[in-house]
Amino acid sequence: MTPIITAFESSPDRGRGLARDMRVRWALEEVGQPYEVRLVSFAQMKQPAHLALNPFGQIPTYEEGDLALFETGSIILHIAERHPGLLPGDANARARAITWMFAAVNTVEPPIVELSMASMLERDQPWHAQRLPALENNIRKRLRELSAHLADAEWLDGAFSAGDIMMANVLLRAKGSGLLEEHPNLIAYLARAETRPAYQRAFAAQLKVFKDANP
Ligand code: GTB
Repeated sequence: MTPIITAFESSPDRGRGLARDMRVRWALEEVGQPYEVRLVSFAQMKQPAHLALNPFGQIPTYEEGDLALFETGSIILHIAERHPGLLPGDANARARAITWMFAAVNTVEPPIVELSMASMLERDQPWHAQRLPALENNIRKRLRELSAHLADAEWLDGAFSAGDIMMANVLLRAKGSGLLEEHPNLIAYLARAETRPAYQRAFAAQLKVFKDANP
């Protein structure tokens, strides 16, 4: 059964791969699972049909037969559990890979999202410049810790896993901020992720949505 995901009809990131459908597309590409995409407008995301799939009115969602999921962590875990390649066979290594998925979305992503939201929504506020150093330092702390863990390893815990999909996609949003660039090993980690053929296919697919809408 071909899963169907939802994605922005018109992504505010203009095809930079920052919207969260990118990580789900990437996971599907890694395991070789074909998928379909239903594009939705901001208005459609708040309509009952979409709210039945995701009560928070967000993308991406994932439909497979009578199963409907939301939350990228849950969707990618579902994909990784049903296909070989994204989670190790050894039970402890598998638990650690899942831990990295949670670490990406619960520990590293929040400060990155907070800065990005502040830059988008609060730029004109008189206190924005004063708040910025604190927001940046929150990210610096997490990136410093992540960089120390990664050291000169290729991936977060042995073989490439769903944990790396999550973490690399989270780091993508900090690329170009200058903060990620303080850590050459994280830049190299992200570059390794971005050169994976599955990543490239997923990136091209989401970019095509933007290009088709903006010829
Ligand atoms: N925790 C959820 C998950 O992991 O699935 C978060 C899902 C989420 O934030 N979805 C966003 C959404 O639907 C799109 S990805 N937002 C609309 C809404 O809440 O009404 C977040 C996103 C949006 C835009 C950019 N950008 O322009 O750079 C980057 C990331």
